[in-house]
Amino acid sequence: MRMVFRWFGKGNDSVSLQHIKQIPGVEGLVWALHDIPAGEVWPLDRILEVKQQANKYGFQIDVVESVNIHDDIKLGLPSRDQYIENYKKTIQNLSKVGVKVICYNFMPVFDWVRTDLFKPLEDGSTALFYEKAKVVGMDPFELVENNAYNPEFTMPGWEPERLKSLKELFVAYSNVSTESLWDNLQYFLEKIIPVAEMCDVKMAIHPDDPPWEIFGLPRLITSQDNIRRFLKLVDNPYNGVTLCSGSLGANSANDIPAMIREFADRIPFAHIRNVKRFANGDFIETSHRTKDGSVDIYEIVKAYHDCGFTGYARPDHGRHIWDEECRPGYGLYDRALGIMYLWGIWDSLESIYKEKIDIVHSKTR
Ligand code: DNO
Ligand code: MN
Repeated sequence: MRMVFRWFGKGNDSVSLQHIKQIPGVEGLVWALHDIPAGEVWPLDRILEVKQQANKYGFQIDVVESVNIHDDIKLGLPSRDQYIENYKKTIQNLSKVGVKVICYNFMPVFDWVRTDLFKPLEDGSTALFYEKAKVVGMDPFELVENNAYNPEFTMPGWEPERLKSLKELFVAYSNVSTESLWDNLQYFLEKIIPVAEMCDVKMAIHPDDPPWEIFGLPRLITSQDNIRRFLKLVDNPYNGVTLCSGSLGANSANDIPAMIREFADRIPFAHIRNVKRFANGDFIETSHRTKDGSVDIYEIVKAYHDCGFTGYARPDHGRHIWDEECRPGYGLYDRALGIMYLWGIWDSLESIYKEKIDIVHSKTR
């Protein structure tokens, strides 16, 4: 397991590279050029700039999250071909600096959705919260208002320019059924994956968050069956998944350790975090500790360990603790605590494994 940490870039993140450097066992940054609109080519000089900033602190930049997909690709419009060509150029440019994994998602209109970005908890911390009843009765425009947090930072998936055309987007998607969204995803993959393979860059789709339909928009990457279907669209090791335990874990029907065991060789990137589900369909993001949420983080790490996972992993989101002022879900402290919990489990599994090997060896001697 190769630990990495999401960083939103100079001037776009409350967390400094110096501070990330002080978290044990973090070897690289998960990064993106957040100011480049979806569909445009990422220029090599801008990519090199990030590489230099990272290298100064000894970090690699092997994992990018996300190179976003232009809506015309998801909508299957004729203009998609130009955007796909641009996407290929971005893959090529990223491969020039040694990028190995590109995370992206195929969610129509919205990236992740929550109803409350800083829900107060009893202990004085706050966390990302999803209230089902609120979303059911909500107008998507109201949701945008709720997420119109700190204009100082670009919120991935919530770029103000995109949201200005929200009405038009909803009208356009009204013609896109779940099956045609699958077709549009396949069309995209068939064009992209050969380029990714040539460049030795693994494409890793992020599950939909939450993993069910919202506002009548179709959702694809929501369950074990759908991930299996996804991987078969283009059955190639360069077509993989960012297995996000928090996104998938919002649905109790999802058995994440089983997914890890089935798809192990197609998971180049793991997002590990916990959520607590409530009977009414609400969920809140918690600390990583298994006891604090509904997702068994121990079983997840164990499944990765059993499969000999050598891919990249990050703690994904955290709560906002110790009065930290930060982007929603992306403070320093709780994510650093999460990393230590993950390492704690991983390191003890390693020593148990080594002890077992030693016993086998001593018996065969
Ligand atoms: C949620 C987060 C997402 C993710 C993007 C990937 O679990 O990891 O914001 O970054 O959806 O494209
Ligand atoms: Mn995630």
